[in-house]
Amino acid sequence: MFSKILIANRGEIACRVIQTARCLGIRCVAVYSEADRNARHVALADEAFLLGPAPSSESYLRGDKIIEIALQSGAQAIHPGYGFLSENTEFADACSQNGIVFIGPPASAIAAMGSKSAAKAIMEKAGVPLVPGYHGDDQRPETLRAEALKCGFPLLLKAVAGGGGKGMRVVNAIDEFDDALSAAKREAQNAFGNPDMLIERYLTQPRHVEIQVFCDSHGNGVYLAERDCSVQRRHQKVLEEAPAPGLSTETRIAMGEAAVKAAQAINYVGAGTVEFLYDVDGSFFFMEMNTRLQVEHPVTEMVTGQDLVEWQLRVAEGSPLPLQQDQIRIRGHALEARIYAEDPDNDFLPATGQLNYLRTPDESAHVRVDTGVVEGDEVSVHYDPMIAKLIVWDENRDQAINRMVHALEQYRIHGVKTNIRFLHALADAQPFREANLDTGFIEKHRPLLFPPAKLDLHKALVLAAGFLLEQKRSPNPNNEDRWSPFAHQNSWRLNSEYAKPLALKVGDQIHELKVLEKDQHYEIRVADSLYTLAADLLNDQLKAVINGHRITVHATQQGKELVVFHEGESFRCEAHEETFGLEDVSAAGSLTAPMNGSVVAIMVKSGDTVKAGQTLVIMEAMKMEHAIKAPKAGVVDEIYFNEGELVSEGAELLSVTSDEEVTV
Ligand code: MV4
Repeated sequence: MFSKILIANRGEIACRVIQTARCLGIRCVAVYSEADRNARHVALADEAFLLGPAPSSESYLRGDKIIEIALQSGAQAIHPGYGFLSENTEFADACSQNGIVFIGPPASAIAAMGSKSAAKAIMEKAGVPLVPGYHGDDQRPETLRAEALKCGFPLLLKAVAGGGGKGMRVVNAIDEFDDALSAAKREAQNAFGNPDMLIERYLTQPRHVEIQVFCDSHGNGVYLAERDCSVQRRHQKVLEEAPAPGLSTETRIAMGEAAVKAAQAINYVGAGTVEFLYDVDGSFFFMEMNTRLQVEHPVTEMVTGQDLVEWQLRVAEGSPLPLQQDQIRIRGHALEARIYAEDPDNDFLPATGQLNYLRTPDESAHVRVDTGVVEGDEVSVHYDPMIAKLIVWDENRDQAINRMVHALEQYRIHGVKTNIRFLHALADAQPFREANLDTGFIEKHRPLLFPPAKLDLHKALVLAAGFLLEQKRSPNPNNEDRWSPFAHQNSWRLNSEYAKPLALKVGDQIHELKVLEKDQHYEIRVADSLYTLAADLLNDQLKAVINGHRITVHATQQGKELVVFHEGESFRCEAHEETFGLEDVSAAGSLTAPMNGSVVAIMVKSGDTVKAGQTLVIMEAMKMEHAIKAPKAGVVDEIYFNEGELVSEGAELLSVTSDEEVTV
């Protein structure tokens, strides 16, 4: 086995590869861009080398530099992950030329799948089912037109050089054909520098079902079941699962055997995926082959119990496949959701920013999180906006969906917009539970996937208030934002007779709340409704009983902003300055020491009735005297310092109970 490998990638897949290498006792060399100096994959590796500036073209795509680093560091093999250099034939060749093992297929196998028409020709010869159509070299318009008539309508024009859905055009009838052909050719020429087209019968409701294959360098090949990746958005996978719901054992075997034939037709070695269109009648057709380990490989790992990165390393080093076909079993059901930094409410535009608050679900035999980021990391414009993959497993699909829904509720992010809520709606949607899948799923069920907030505004405000109030009672020792109005320990106790106003801003709207503190609960008035709230805060977890309904939410305060998380939703508001500023702690009336200094004089004694603005204590700091005045009328409870004592900034000097009544 290798003793040292280089991982030519970043993010979650680099971390994923390092994890398995570690388990096998293999040392890891990471590479990184200037934007990734503090990235998780760099920290996890045994050593790491800087490649260059943030743009991929100057860093993760610099194959020459990467090979140089591999040679210099003594790495015997390079794992390319996915994307970047993973399907680059020149890079695979350059590795071999330098005596470095490329952990992936031979360059010739990558090249064979580069052209759709060439790939189809190979697959046809190998006996792999193809969508009926034309994939010949004769590209004369009259030939294509004649082939279109033979094929029938609707048909699909696909760019021979295309991929990922680019350069495709549906043609519904022959009279549309000529215009569609010239438009598609123009598009393909612009996008790929190759105008060639192939023609296929258009399947209107196909599913994307792909087979995981593995081949070793001794001519053995196996399939490790299939994944259903039908839930996509603009050719980006969103949710993947294994096995494919409703696929019969016979189809699984037929598809698996076809996939292995496909791989062996191109002398494949390593991990590969053969994608099929799976039609409503149960027939399936070769679509393309991906010559890399794919993003969604974990669902296969969860149902087979195999570590596919370990398989890759063993096969790359020349060992035979760890298992034979009849030793590969599938158990239970796995789902993967891709958590992206994007804004579902703004056409899923990629989002950037800092992951100020990041909480992941607890990992277990049922829940796995593959990620390359930690709290505080930046999601930049330079790379793929995927934050993590959330993978769940259970004995059957229905239970796996429940696991996914719950795990998504535990995934909490603030600082960057994410698709978590969208994923939650998706996984929980009835048509998804019923496995009514096809590649048009998201478009078809759009209204279900953007549901209105479950938490109503008033309840959310009450919970936000509960969080603020509880946080003030027992300030989180980790909360170092001493200047935040919420962090203040203030001596004004809310007593049972008096209500305290609290203003929370949601968007541009300011909501006035009135809070009455009772013995074991609060009474909070919002507009015309009165809520009874009992709340118990432990770190960021608030256990609340709101009008008798016990729920758990989480909350975090980021600067002025307060975020309440509930069942995959997040509610954001801002404590309106004046509330805490004026009511609580104004600079003039603070009962805490404004700075390090000494107590010069105490002007009151406990039990004294004081008026608003009355001087209570005089402090001296930096040779200047500061009067600490009562912010409103009340009674002095207790004085915590004696004259002459030193006090540190923020220390509570005395407590005063207000008798200024504010009616609820
Ligand atoms: C198709 C098809 C229907 N009929 N081919 C899209 C990506 C490209 N690799 C192949 N694609 C499709 N080819 C025929 N003959 C529908 C799609 C398709 C699709 C396939 C898989 C996953 C998502 C998809 C979304 C839209 C269209």
